[in-house]
Amino acid sequence: MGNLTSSSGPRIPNYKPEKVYLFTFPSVRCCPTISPFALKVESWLRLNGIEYEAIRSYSHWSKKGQVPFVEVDGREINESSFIIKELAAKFNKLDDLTAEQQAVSSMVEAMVDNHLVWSYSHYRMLVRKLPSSSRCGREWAR
Ligand SMILES: N[C@@H](CCC(=O)N[C@@H](CS)C(=O)NCC(=O)O)C(=O)O
Repeated sequence: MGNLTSSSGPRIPNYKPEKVYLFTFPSVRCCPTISPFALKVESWLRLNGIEYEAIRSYSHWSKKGQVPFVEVDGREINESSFIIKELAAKFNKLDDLTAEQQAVSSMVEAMVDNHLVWSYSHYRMLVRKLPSSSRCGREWAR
């Protein structure tokens, strides 16, 4: 697949209906991906037994210029928390949480995301030595 950073149509034109196509980074030695956001989405898909295919590449970026994102039925969904919310609704996997439990869940999710994202920053800036500005991810493919 080429560098499909922005697209007018689906990246997977011959998609299987209801199948989730997860665009994520390639695996690293210790885990399926260095992106905590992508790892969260992929773990959620696996835990919920949802059929998905991971496209592991440094050449695919969401319309926002980030990873992860998914395509379902030809439509892009980005932002990891939003991806999970949308997929939970679509596949009938909504949590049965009280408002208070939902608030705690969102807080823990944000804390874990913001804690683990430093491993990505370290890999990106010190191992791959790429610039720190966002939306320059296309350079990863080089
Ligand atoms: N809030 C976003 C954050 C996603 C994010 O920051 N992804 C990083 C990789 S971990 C990214 O794509 N950064 C752009 C870049 O590296 O150019 C989410 O939850 O999906």
